[in-house]
Amino acid sequence: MIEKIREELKSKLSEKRFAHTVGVAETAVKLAEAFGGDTKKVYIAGLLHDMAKELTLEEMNNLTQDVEIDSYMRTSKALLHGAAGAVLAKQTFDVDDEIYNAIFYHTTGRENMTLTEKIIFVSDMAEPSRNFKGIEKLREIMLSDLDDAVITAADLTLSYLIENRKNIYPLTVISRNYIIKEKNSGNSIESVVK
Ligand code: DGI
Ligand code: FE
Ligand code: FE
Repeated sequence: MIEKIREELKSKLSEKRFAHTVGVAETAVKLAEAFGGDTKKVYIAGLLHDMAKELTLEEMNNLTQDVEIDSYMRTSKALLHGAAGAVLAKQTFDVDDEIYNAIFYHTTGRENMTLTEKIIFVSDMAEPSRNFKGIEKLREIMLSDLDDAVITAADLTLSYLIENRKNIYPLTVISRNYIIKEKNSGNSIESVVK
């Protein structure tokens, strides 16, 4: 399965994006080990999360035609590639719902994310080939406090969107608000590594 996925991605993605997806998959395994997640599952989700990223907007819309998606998301490749990737991963490799959702929501997050979803959301930002202001803090905290890392990753995305005067998709805000509430209510995920 993993070899087939790697072959498929090599043919679909630029070298740079392929390296990014391997970085996400490997970072996700480290997080799964730290927080008691399913290492095999997050590795696959990490590899596949951007599999639709280099398609055209039209191809993304065709893939997701049977999924309920609002008209704003349908105009944005930055937002739609998650949903399109989830559908494509299901079509091509019959991934389960957990992997499907981790791919679907990797850009925006959502309320009540599963452990696998949080791991992919954070790994996407923190993998070794990414480089931007504030990333060291994210890499420092992610192995000890996953929810803090999710909030930090969401903050980095929102700061980038504001600095560049980009439209903020409501779910991006909703998911950040939710995780802050979740963390403050004491339901946060703690590291299983002592
Ligand atoms: O696909 P990646 O580059 O690995 O990363 P990603 O899927 O997290 O994000 C893709 C792009 O989407 C990135 O440039 C930030 C952007 N993005 C994230 N949230 C929003 C957004 N763009 C808009 N317009 N609105 C959002 O809420
Ligand atoms: Fe992405
Ligand atoms: Fe990515």
